[in-house]
Amino acid sequence: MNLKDKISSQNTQLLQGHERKLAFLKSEVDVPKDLIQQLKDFQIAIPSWALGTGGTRFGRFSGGGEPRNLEEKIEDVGLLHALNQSSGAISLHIPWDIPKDAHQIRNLAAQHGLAFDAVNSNTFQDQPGQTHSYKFGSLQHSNQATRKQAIQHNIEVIQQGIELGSKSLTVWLSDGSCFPGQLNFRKAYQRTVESLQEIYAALPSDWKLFLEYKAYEPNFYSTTVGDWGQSYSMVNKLGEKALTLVDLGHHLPNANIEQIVALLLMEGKLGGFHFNDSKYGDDDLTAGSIKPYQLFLIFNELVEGMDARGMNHAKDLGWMIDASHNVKDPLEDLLQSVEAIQLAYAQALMVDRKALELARDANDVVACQEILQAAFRTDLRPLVAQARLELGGALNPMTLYRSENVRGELIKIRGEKTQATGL
Ligand code: LRH
Ligand code: MN
Repeated sequence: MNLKDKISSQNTQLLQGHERKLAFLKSEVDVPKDLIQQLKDFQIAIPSWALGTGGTRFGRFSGGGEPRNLEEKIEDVGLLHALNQSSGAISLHIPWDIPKDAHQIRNLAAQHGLAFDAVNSNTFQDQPGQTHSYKFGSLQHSNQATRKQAIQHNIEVIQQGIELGSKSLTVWLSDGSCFPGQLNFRKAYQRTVESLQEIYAALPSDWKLFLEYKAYEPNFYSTTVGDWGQSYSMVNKLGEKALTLVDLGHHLPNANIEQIVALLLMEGKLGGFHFNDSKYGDDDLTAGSIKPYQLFLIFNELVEGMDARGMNHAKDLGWMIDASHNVKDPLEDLLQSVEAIQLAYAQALMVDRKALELARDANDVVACQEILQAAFRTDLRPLVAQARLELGGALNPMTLYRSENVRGELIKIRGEKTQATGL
């Protein structure tokens, strides 16, 4: 039986229970008429570098059956998308996943209903035979030849993205310093902007450049694009195609990310997201696994801010996951992340915005919290499942993934010891 048949046979078994839960929900709350369609349109890109087991400097414990090449990575994302009908794009990292034949790769992805989201450059590692090292940075580097090399790499990544039908480049720079005195902050900033201007000039007219900020790691004293303010000031200097990318794990403890999102959106400088979760640093854990309320509050600002600007929720921002799986099956981890993101979006769509604005204008602080938490505390999983069902996905992707022993089958085909490229 092929996967499509297995999905419909599971749905047949679960349909009655699902319809009972959906009917109960609809008897309890008013579900906006467009909500299911908005969930169906909302596709989240899967990172090509997160289909294998991640690790830390202390160790890496492979789970087996990992994709051995880009073709198998596309198959794995295709499987996720078949199950949840919400993972309709893949985001490649170059050179970890250089397509040997872009045309063939593009066709293979299309067969799985997948598009190519942002392509990611990499000037945080030295490649074999590389002339100039990025040990002390790339676009900020004091040596002009090193900067030139990094600029050229980004321009090559844009070329590869064009062949795949991608429309955006994500630039994350590990550039910074590890000790006081090591770096002239002003010169590093100016060299980075000048380098980015050369990359920006190579962008096709319908492309975007996402500049991703990060507080620390691998540099532990300063990071040249270290927070939203530094990224925002740079993308403003670059031009309208340059936008800031928010990776949820890239903030200092207790940062108010939903406020950052609201302001970047208001300024028209929010480009997209790398969804994940964290308790301490850039832990790259499953989205919604540690701070699901924060994820909801971020989507609450997104829905309000995008509607205020008349933006298309599904198309006008980059929705991407960026995670690393140290102890979970990568595909199960990604299924959980997509579910958590869809749920946070559904909760944000359920917020009674009129009542909330009235309560805010009246400074009725208690009512404001009651209105928000009414949406957060309502179990909206039947709505997310209904969206999947209407698109031909599984009512319960995780139980089907397990009941079909997908990982076991992948290990039979690919072996125990295969290691995917990436983090
Ligand atoms: C840096 C980062 C960036 C990627 C890398 C894989 O921490 O979030 O987005 O290039 O992870
Ligand atoms: Mn990231």
